[in-house]
Amino acid sequence: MEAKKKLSKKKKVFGVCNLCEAICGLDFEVFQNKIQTLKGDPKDPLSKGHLCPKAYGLKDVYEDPDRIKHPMKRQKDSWTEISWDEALDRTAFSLKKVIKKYGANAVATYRGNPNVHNLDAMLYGTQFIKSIGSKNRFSASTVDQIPHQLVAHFMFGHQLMVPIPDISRTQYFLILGGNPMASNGSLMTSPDIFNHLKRIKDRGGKVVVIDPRFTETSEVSSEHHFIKPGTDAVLLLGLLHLLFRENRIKTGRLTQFTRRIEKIEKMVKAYDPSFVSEHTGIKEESILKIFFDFTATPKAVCYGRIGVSTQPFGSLCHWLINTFNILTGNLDTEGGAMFPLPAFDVHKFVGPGGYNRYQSRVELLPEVCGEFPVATLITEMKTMGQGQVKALMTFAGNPVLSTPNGKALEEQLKKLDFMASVDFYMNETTRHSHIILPPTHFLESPHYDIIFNNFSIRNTAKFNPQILLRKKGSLTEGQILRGLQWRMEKGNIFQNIRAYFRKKIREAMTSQRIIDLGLRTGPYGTLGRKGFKINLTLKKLKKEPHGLDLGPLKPVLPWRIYRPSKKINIAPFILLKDEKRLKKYLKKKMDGGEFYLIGRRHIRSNNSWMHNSERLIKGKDRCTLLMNPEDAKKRNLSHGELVKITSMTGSIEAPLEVTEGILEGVVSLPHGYGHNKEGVRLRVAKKNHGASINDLTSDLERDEVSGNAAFTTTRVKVTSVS
Ligand SMILES: Nc1nc2c(c(=O)[nH]1)N[C@H]1C(S)=C(S)[C@@H](COP(=O)(O)OP(=O)(O)OC[C@H]3O[C@@H](n4cnc5c(=O)[nH]c(N)nc54)[C@H](O)[C@@H]3O)O[C@H]1N2
Ligand SMILES: Nc1nc2c(c(=O)[nH]1)N[C@H]1C(S)=C(S)[C@@H](COP(=O)(O)OP(=O)(O)OC[C@H]3O[C@@H](n4cnc5c(=O)[nH]c(N)nc54)[C@H](O)[C@@H]3O)O[C@H]1N2
Ligand code: SF4
Ligand SMILES: [Mo]
Repeated sequence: MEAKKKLSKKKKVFGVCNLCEAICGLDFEVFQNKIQTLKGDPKDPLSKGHLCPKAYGLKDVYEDPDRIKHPMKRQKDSWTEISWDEALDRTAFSLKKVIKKYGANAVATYRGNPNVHNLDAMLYGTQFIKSIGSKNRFSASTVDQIPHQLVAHFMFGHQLMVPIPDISRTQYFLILGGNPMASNGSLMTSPDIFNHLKRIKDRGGKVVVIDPRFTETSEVSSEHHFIKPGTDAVLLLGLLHLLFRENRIKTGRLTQFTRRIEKIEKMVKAYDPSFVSEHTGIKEESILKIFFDFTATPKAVCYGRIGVSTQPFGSLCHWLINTFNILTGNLDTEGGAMFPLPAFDVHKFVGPGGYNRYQSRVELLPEVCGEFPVATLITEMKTMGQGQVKALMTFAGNPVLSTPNGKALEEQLKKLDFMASVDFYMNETTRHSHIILPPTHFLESPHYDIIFNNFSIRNTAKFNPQILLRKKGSLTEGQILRGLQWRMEKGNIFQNIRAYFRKKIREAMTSQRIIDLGLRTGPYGTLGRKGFKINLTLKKLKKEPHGLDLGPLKPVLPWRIYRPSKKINIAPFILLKDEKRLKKYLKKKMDGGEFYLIGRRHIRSNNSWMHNSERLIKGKDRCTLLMNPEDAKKRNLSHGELVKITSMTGSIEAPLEVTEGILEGVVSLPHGYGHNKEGVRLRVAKKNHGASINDLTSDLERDEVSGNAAFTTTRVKVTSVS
């Protein structure tokens, strides 16, 4: 009755888009439980009305006939719908069976990117995974931002103390390996990046891009410099070298709590501009110009993103970026790299992270912030012995397309005793599951973003109600995860009693109660910090449907340093040592192909899972290989022709796009394609299938410190197909 009443009225609701890190505020008009219109919300204090074409993807996914709404069971190649009870029971039973037979580590888990965009998944996923008791935890973090986290852990004592560029006030924005005009900004929640960049230039500042490709961001920047892939650490060491040589060190307020600066001076001695130029391909005069411009600007910031994370020296790069910001007086200061102070303090919720507390079974790789690099999952699956991975659960992920050597991973998936996926699409990965557990859509649950407020260029808070009513018989992500955890914890009579109480507590701790508790105990709550405290509660926040503005970023050091000494460790031993590995690496001649293969993103795409939206995928083929005209000419290849791309791992085909916008010796292909596999139920995506770049990348190429996949130094050969 109540539901019917709600349906008969047109309603206006404010929410957010969770598809990327920008968390844009949205203004929905809903009628009969359908989205009638969707607009940017001009009153959202962060996004101020901005949205990108992908926002409509939310609606498209909701209405997509391919979206799975009932749990499914696979027997050989045929799928049948089953009840929720059966799906949850079978999943827990099968996991327990594997654990009993082989031990808990035989169950691996993989959490994909949308987990961090989903409140329920954040609140209940980690707990469920803990209940499995396996050390074989993997996620998309180790094909992405784990170097940022590890460096934050080493330097500031907490994995989430990641400095964010204060682009609203900076005068010099140096971007390495990020293309926010396509990605909408990453580890920099900054909706409407175009206008942010424009304002930097309008106020006389500069935006400088370092990238092997002339990107969409380069187009709107003040300067672009091509760099040879994988050599950013050399450039950064060169900039630090100049800092000491030119006597431009300026640590200001940070001097009192920054340790071991002398170690840096020693390390950077060899990196003079001519050495740096030789290895990076950037002209000496350009290196000097970047250095002098940056250091002459009072508010400057260096920022690096995925192009520098997914390299053999990803951790080294992010450490050097932080170090450069510190030593130029640009850390924790207006216009530099700053730390957001979120209302729900996710630092308390997630924990400080750690390193090498235990090692992976086969390769003995160090644990990084509670997980192992996903690049070693194939090895853990195929290597026999005690602890071999025999079962896998994926949560909102598609590792077959998104992790290195996806094809080999897929072969291993076929051999598993059991696999289950919490996902609403039958994609290249989930089609191998025995059970698919599809949660409700994002718009069918209330939301508070506990992750991206920690990476935001402005402190804001927003709670949004459930936008659409749930269908009878559907389960939310939280209900699925709690249902599984309860079943995992059950056993004998004593375990049952314990599990029952734990279940009751989890049920009582609804997501809203957790958020309320977090807000009350956070920096703006009743127990909050002087200068920030406004006695914030969820009730108060709900009175602000557009969100609450908590102001620009403010300095938070040294009190936000989590290290016992309360000092920044500017020279972590492991990273100092890694510079020596870099020196050796530079002497090595790379083999395996004549091109470096790098990735790219497009504004209308989102990793592997938004290709089933007709409105987003339409237009010209985007899964093309970019190549410089000089390279094409040398090989007699022409624009538009189908080419074969071969690496040590495998080979795929893609149409060639010849463009001046890419450095000679480098080719680029987007990731997340390759949908033409049997059993994939993505009708639109299959028509525009493309090929998977991760059939070329190697699971053995990694950043040695963090284990992050080193995509950007994949070497390939390109030949004509005809
Ligand atoms: N070569 C190369 N590879 C890359 C990258 C690269 O730059 N180059 N980038 C890497 C990066 S940064 C990332 S983050 C990874 C992404 O890798 P993954 O996270 O493994 O893959 P996605 O494509 O994001 O897949 C997301 C899945 O989650 C499901 N999903 C969406 N929303 C929800 C939800 O609310 N709940 C549940 N349960 N499921 C949901 C979708 O249906 C889809 O199947 O790819 C990485 N792979
Ligand atoms: N439209 C869209 N938005 C997205 C996503 C998406 O798939 N589509 N994915 C989301 C996710 S999961 C993430 S993690 C973020 C990523 O956000 P960004 O880091 O901004 O992602 P990219 O656009 O891939 O930019 C990486 C850049 O690094 C460059 N690069 C490659 N190798 C090197 C190198 O060796 N050195 C340097 N200096 N540059 C290099 C590439 O040419 C590219 O321009 O985007 C998020 N937003
Ligand atoms: S930039 Fe686009 S995809 Fe990202 S949150 Fe905003 S509307 Fe969504
Ligand atoms: Mo990512």
